[in-house]
Amino acid sequence: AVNSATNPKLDEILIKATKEIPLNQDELLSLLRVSDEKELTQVFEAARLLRTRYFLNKVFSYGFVYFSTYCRNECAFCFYRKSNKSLQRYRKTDLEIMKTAFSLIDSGVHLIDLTMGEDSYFFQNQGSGFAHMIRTVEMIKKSTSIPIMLSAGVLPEDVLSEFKEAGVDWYATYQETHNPKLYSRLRLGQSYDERMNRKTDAQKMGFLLEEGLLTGVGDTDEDLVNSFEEMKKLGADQLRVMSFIPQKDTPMQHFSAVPRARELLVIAIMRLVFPDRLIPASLDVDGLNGLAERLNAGANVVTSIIPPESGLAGVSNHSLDIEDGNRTISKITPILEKCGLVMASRQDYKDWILM
Ligand code: SAM
Ligand code: MD0
Ligand code: SF4
Repeated sequence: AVNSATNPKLDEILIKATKEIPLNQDELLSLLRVSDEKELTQVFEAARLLRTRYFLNKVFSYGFVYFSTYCRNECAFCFYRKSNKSLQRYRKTDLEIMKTAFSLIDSGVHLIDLTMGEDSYFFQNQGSGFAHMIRTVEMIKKSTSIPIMLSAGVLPEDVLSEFKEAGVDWYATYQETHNPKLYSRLRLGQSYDERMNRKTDAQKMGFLLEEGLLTGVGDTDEDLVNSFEEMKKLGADQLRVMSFIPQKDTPMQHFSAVPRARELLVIAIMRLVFPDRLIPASLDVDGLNGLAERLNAGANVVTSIIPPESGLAGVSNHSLDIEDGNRTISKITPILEKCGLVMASRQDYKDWILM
């Protein structure tokens, strides 16, 4: 429970944040309650000031390879949940994965994010199905030295450590919320603790971690403040928030939507709380049209870059802006410019990773 006897003035909170003095729960709650247009502008300005302090005007970009859309899980919010029969699923071959990765690398991305549903094909026999995927990753790494992220769900520990050996840098598994009760209504039948603990296991193996939140799924302001604390405890290197996009033929299809402004505000508050961390602006929520507002809120990584004609899907928006080539570096660059930003160099990104 949060004691909210006082509601300190926004100016004071933002000055405190820009001095990098940790904000208390009351202050974070009052930030989450900001709705006045002028006050929002102030919050975004403070977020950008902190971003500039650590990253200057440089933005990173991540290529997204959703290589299997099969999944053994039943997340209530996800289009790819096991029992959804209204989609054509695919599993890309190693060669297809490699080709897509190379074309993304050629286009200039800083990292390749290899993502899948929890595809039983790979998880069979204690994860022995991953063997050829691990060699593929090793190939990509050896020939390009590109930073790699793995977003393949809760992996067996030995599989995770083989991926580390093969050259994977990042492990991404989003908790969505750090309220275990809400979690159990979102990630149906999945252990909260196992998902959380696998992140710390991965960290001990030397992985960088990405943690993520879904907003608009019944999360309260208190839940979000709690998540910021848990993310701080975890020591995640990259933190994201995405708005829930209702999916046809899933349990949350008719869940009432929350204004997009909430995601933007959470991005900005994350920047105030974690000034030196990576915070994505995902093209997967509102496509190219939603990029500038997320960058203006303080994000510094563009994620979900997908080559057209690759036959690959997004997650929350499986087709938006993909085939028309709008999720590409060449479409993003002019938007960065309008926001006063530039694409960082590969070396900038590697320097950040090694910091
Ligand atoms: N299957 C792996 C997992 O769940 O960890 C990795 C891929 S999963 C599809 C990646 C993330 O997409 C989820 O953690 C969730 O945050 C996000 N996501 C899934 N469905 C979504 C939706 N309908 N709206 C917004 N985000 C969604
Ligand atoms: C994205 N669609 O970056 C991707 C996905 C998984 N690590 C990332 C949610 O928005
Ligand atoms: Fe599967 Fe991931 Fe979707 Fe959950 S979020 S159903 S684990 S693909």
